[in-house]
Amino acid sequence: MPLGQVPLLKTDGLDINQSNAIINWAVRNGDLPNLSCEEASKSDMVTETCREVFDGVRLPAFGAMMAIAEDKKEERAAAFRDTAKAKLTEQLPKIETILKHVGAGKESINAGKLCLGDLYLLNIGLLAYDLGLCDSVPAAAMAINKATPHKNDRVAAFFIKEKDTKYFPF
Ligand SMILES: N[C@@H](CCC(=O)N[C@@H](CS)C(=O)NCC(=O)O)C(=O)O
Repeated sequence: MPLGQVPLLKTDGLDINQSNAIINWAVRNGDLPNLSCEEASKSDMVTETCREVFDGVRLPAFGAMMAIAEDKKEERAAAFRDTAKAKLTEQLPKIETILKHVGAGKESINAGKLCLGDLYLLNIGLLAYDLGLCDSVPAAAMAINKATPHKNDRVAAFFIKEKDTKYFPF
């Protein structure tokens, strides 16, 4: 592991570190439709907003957990979850704002074309589900999340394969 960190993706001839480098590899090797420049910028805006929301949750939540002694597992988990819930509630309105700004459709950001931004919305939806905050997910994001698995076989397969996997395992 080049940086001693996970995640690490082993590909033919290259071990890839850094989450965003792994995501870029997956997009280049995947089957998402080609986007126009404008469509790609709309996807980028949603993607970056979702990353910001996710960082706004995970960084303080891990911080709160790390402040508690390692042997106090239950206290650590509670600190993580309580902080993550409070931060996600604070952050979620940003998603509504950016979806309005890009004029997102009812089933995807760009009409008829699945994009990385749609998949990032799914990530936020799964995070909210894990934290019991589905009701706080903006309706526009919820509608896209419902439609996305029907647009791509691998996304649909992911939901079947990972249905019992916890987003955060504590
Ligand atoms: N920028 C990296 C951060 C990865 C990261 O922070 N990984 C943590 C686990 S979530 C890790 O491996 N920490 C161990 C360490 O840094 O020694 C990415 O996005 O992949």
